[in-house]
Amino acid sequence: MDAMEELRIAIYAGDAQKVESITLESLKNHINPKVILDEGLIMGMEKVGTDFRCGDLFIPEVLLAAQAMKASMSVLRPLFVENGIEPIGRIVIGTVEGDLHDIGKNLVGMMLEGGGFEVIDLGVDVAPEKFIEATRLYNPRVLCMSALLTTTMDNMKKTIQAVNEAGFRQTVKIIVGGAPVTPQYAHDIGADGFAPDAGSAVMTVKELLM
Ligand code: B1M
Repeated sequence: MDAMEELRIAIYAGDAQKVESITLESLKNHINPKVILDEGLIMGMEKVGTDFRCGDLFIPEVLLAAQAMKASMSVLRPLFVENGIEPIGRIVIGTVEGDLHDIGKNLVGMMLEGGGFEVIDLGVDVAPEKFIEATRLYNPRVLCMSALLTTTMDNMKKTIQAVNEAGFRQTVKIIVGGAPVTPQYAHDIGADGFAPDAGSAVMTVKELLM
């Protein structure tokens, strides 16, 4: 069994200690951090999602898998994030109101930091007013919103409306993403951009700021 398969199994089992030790061992064996992320963590989590949907896994197991994924991400984080570089712009990021999913949002934030941005993370369950308050306080160039539930996607639209009403629409770009979000939806709610994954989120933000 190769290391990435072992990692996927450990993610599925929610074994944070094992996930962390396989991550460290893989790095020692010169496996690229991006391979660990894509072929180990994300693929492992995809299986968790599929089995959760079928009813083969339940919320406590999914939570353990999420914690195991975070254990590995804290090892990988410094490798994606370069230090000592003058930030090329400030970003405010958060998961929208009613939504507690933060793994994808954290990945996007981590990649943006790695791409040279200063990232202010508002966390999860972020109400439109909190996005507005943060925009006023930090004057970001881009506001990033994540949603994982079809029932919370609409809060992206509400937040964009709140940004418009607060008069910030000319000064801040908005990008949205998350599993149920599509480019068409992003367009329909008036976002400036959409990205399907964390890597392309960095490209989208850079393109918007060019
Ligand atoms: Co939830 N959950 N969950 N969950 N959960 C999903 C999303 C679901 C698809 C599972 C399923 O049924 N198969 C389903 C949503 C169905 C729907 O709405 N269509 C679901 C559900 C129903 C729920 C609950 C309602 C379950 C319940 O209580 N009955 C509940 C809701 C709680 C709430 O938020 N209010 C719930 C709870 C949870 C846990 C707390 C147990 C846990 C979250 C833990 C945490 O995040 N700290 C959890 C998890 C882990 C999942 C799954 C299994 C995995 C999500 C994940 O982390 N994926 C998920 C199934 C799945 O997606 N396979 C599921 C890995 C992550 C890297 O991917 O977040 O998609 P993702 O991020 C990607 C891209 O989407 C993109 O980049 C990332 C990768 O590069 N991206 C962006 C994300 N944000 C972006 C922003 C951008 C650009 C790109 O620009 C700003």
